Amino acid sequence: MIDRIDVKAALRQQWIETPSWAYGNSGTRFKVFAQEGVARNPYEKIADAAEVHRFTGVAPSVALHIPWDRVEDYEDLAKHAAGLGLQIGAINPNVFQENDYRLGSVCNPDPVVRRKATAHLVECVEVAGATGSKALSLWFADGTNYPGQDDIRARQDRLAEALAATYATMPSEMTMLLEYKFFEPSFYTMDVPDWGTSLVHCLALGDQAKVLVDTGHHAPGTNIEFIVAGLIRLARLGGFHFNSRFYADDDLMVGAADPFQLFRIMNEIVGAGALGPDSGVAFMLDQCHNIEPKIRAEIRSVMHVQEATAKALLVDREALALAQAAGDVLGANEVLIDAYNTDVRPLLAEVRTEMGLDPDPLSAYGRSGYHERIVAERVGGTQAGWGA
Ligand code: PSV
Ligand code: MN
Repeated sequence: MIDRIDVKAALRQQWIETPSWAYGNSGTRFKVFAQEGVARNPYEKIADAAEVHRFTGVAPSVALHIPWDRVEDYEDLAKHAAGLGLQIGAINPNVFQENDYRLGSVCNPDPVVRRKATAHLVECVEVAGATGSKALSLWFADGTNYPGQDDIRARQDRLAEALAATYATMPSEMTMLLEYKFFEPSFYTMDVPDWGTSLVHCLALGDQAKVLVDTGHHAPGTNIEFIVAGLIRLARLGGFHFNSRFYADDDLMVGAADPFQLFRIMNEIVGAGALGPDSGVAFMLDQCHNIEPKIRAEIRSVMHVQEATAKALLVDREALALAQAAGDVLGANEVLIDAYNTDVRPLLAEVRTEMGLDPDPLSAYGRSGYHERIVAERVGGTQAGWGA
């Protein structure tokens, strides 16, 4: 039997982090279409993230990317966030946008470049300290394009060394998240191409190092929920970068392309009791909105995650266990499909009303006039974007 009160309580406590870079301009290598009213600095990005939280009630933190979000005074930035009801979430170092990193950052054959990259990772541990963040989220563009270009094993050793040096500077309450990506921008080898490589490094580092699963970073057809289940079992699932993909790392809105996959992932999370904010699993969006309005797209994405979660919470786990134990293949599958086919929108509307929110976040945001206000106010200056 599903207890509706428990389901609603779990939905109220859900925590979905949005990324600062979703509020800046972005595009493909062909064109970046600038949008009116786009944030011009980290303060404005945080203000936009606060709107997403204001209308959904479940997005109370925002991830930063350094140096895209570099400021003079990080404590002041955190204060600004707190004033808007937000916390600073994961700090993402950027070691992929400088000429020095042509042959990689922490895996670069040149020790001078490796030292520079490692110093930036350590700087980001300090940024986390100053902003009250508890997570350092690492992604490396490192890899090679041609067979023979560099020594694959030596690059792994260099990676391990840089991670260990960074890990050693982290306070005990900080988590290191190590993200993997199977291709791009390197095409012959990526130095952290898969969950297995990430896990091997995390295991060598210690309990504070965990694997980050970016849903867009897998080959087509990969069973992501299987990876999730395995990492939970080992207490090494650090969190998610949610997005949708059609072909590659297209960073489209989570739940927009394959909502059933998102449900299957959330089903593993709920089944393992890993949903709550104290589970140690961070649920973050990693998206770029190239042609659609950014704040609305983030609100909609948060709602998609909520919908998948609500469906996962509605899985009749007793009936599922009975069907599984009885070897009832179709019966067990039907339990999942029943939950997936439930229209959870009325339930979520009820939850929002109980939280003092408008039951329809997108309409409420539209009526708030925020979009018109930022279009009118944010004139002049340089809009934020990759490299800004
Ligand atoms: C890389 O594709 C990635 O998923 C990493 O998380 C980066 O930090 C992020 O995208 C932003 O570009
Ligand atoms: Mn990512």
